[in-house]
Amino acid sequence: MLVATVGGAQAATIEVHISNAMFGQTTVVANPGETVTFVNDDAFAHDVLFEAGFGTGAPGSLGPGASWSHVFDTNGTYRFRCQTHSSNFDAGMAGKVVVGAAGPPPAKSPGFGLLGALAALAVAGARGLRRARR
Ligand SMILES: [Cu+2]
Repeated sequence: MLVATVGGAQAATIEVHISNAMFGQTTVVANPGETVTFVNDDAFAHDVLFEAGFGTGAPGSLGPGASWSHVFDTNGTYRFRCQTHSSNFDAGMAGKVVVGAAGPPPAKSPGFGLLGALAALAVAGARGLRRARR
């Protein structure tokens, strides 16, 4: 991994390796200013095609061993796919780069789920008591 210093913060390069007609990560989480590099490890070509509105020259085709990099400065979700191996951005050889605050919320802790279940049981129990008194 390459690391450059920008304004005192560390800006990393995140590599997404393509092999067996799959992106190594389907959700690439980056901080603003970080670089994402797509590397084609397959022996045949792939695309890294971003959704319309993505204002850069994403490559139409990445040959074997080729790579392509982009610095993601702006928060947001940027979906991409390989045109050859996926017909839409939600299936097959597809993924997304999630930059900054638009990132997914942290996973709920198991404790939260347990508390929720206990609260549901308490509510159900109170309802049962009310019913029994009638
Ligand atoms: Cu492909």
